[in-house]
Amino acid sequence: MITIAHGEIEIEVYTPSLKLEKQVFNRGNLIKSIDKVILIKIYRNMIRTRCFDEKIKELISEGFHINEHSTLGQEAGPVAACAALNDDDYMMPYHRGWAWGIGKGLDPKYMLAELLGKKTGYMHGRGGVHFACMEKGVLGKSGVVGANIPIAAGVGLAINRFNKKNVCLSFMGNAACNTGSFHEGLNLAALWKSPVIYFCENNFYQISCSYEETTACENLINRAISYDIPGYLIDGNDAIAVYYVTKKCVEYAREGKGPSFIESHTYRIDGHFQKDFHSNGGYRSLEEIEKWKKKDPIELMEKDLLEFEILDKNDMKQILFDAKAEMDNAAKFAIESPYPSKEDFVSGVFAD
Ligand SMILES: Cc1ncc(C[n+]2csc(CCOP(=O)(O)OP(=O)(O)O)c2C)c(N)n1
Ligand SMILES: [Mg+2]
Repeated sequence: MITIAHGEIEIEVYTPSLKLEKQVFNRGNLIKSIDKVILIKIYRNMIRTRCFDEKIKELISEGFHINEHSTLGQEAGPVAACAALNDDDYMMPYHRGWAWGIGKGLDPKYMLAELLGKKTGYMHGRGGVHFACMEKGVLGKSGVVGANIPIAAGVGLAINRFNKKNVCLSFMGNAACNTGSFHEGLNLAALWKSPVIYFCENNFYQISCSYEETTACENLINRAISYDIPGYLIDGNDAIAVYYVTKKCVEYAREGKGPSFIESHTYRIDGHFQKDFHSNGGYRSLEEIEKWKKKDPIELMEKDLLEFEILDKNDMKQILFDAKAEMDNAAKFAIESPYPSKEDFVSGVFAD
């Protein structure tokens, strides 16, 4: 509020430049502060996610129809963020990949069965790629970019109304920050002090358009801060940074302080979806892709785990071997499972 004294004119000027507070941590100390069981779980889930993605690509090449938005290169963000949740916390996924599902404890065999429209899938073949699993707190994946942002604010409102201590982790891509839902959702989440962690995977593209072509602000956290929501900008290919920051935001939400926003810089190595033939060497240069391949999140974590003697190379080979076997079995299960019958499809539509 401006108080105008007689004879004076006072104007408050706000410039859009952000005052960033940089925090620098010793990598080793941060790694040592995290339980080994959690570090190994994150690593294993990143490997499982990559193997799951590869299995989907294999099935597509064999003629199975699956609408796939590849996770390749973006495993660390959703996997490490989900590792900061308790089992009874909620999570709202978005369209990109499957790391959020594996990170939240979904079973690849039921996910694959759902993707193939089979009766044994998480939604008995009714959901396809847009599935939910209430038992695991996975509240459903929308096909509408940004749609989950205000819904998560409402989930947070319900958690508060029921005096629960759960939190909701809500994922989005950078394009979602350019939707009206983003602004409506963040405003309500801040107003209601919803215990939500908004996790934005900024991979610098929305289909074939670059971040620069579509987005006015240099950082997306600017926008969260304008709703009085604390923002964190992190390297999303660094599972350690992702876990540490998400955990902080989860604690903040559980203490009743409200939502946080994480902008996680990452990159998709493949095209937007399986029929995006213009991504590698088209609207994105091969040099740019090569640069990001050198920042592979799995390789980065392997370096950490070896250096701090949490796993050795044989352990890693075993984890990869087990993950491949798990995905082979999941595919076999999904392919051999029956399709729902006509009666199955109408069940659940009307109250019994
Ligand atoms: C409201 C809305 N507009 C457009 C689309 C079509 N669409 C699907 S994915 C996508 C791009 C999403 O980009 P981003 O959120 O950055 O996620 P990314 O695919 O890069 O992981 C668009 C425009 C949609 N599904 N919903
Ligand atoms: Mg994007």
